[in-house]
Amino acid sequence: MFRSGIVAIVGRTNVGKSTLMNHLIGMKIAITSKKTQTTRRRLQTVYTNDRGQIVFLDTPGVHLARNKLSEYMDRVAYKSVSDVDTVLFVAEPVNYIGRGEQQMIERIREARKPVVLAVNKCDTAEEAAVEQAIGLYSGALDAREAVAVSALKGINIDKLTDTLISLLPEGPMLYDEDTVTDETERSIAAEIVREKTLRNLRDEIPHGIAVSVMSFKERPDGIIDIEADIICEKDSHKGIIIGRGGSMLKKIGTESRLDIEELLQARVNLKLFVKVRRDWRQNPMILKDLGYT
Ligand SMILES: Nc1nc2c(ncn2[C@@H]2O[C@H](COP(=O)(O)OP(=O)(O)OP(=O)(O)O)[C@@H](O)[C@H]2O)c(=O)[nH]1
Ligand SMILES: [Mg+2]
Repeated sequence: MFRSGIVAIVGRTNVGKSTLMNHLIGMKIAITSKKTQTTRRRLQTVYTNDRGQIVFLDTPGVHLARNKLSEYMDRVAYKSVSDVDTVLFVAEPVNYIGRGEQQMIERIREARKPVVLAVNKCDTAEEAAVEQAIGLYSGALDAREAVAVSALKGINIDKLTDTLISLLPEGPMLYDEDTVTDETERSIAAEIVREKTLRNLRDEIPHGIAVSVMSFKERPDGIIDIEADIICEKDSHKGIIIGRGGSMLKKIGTESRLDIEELLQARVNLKLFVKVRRDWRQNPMILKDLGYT
């Protein structure tokens, strides 16, 4: 019997949803970082084996929204719950449920979707703490199944895949078996550059950054030329992103290029430009241009 369906991955920001999704599908599509609010848009990927096909929707982690961009992110997360067959709720081994999580849990219960709980980062906690978190969240969510996992160490990923497939309805493949994502190479490239800014820059600066690929062209010899704008909120941020003698921008550029080359399996010539768009996170027009609508 072949099963197929859509699974939304939801939970608090920074619990490891995107890292987990990348490990479930076996490929790095979603960007990840130690900072909160890394994922901004809903991102779809597909996993297929001989028993079933799972369409994953990675979502922005729920948090307390403070601007129009983060309001949009919370909306995406809440809304995705009603569009799917099963919800994969990701939590950490902690002994309390946060306020944003509580709201999300209520939304999931209203939508009456089957829930699988994954307590991630089990490599960081004692077994007793993991068990306690499973009890706490399973109860609140009325979860059908619960699995302790570590996305980073690859623990129990196969078990989680099997559990998710077993809860999906019987049905045909929704996508070709070799489909991995519907994201374009262009948008993944932009996200990779944003990931490198998140990982290299401190404090509030990376939260105020967006990346837009302005040009993406392949030469006859296969080299790909990419030009991208790094958009930030203030002149002072621009200076920090460029760094002394251009050193920071160079570092971001090199790290990005290596990842994009890996993704595209081609040589890449990447040019980055830093632009200031004052308070863009509050500007509906700019948000729309960047696809955050
Ligand atoms: N120790 C440990 N760290 C992990 C694990 N999974 C993810 N992380 C780390 O947790 C941090 C957040 O991971 P993300 O995947 O970006 O988290 P997220 O839930 O997608 O975050 P948002 O997109 O902001 O909602 C990163 O630094 C990951 O490397 C894990 O199993 N163990
Ligand atoms: Mg994420």
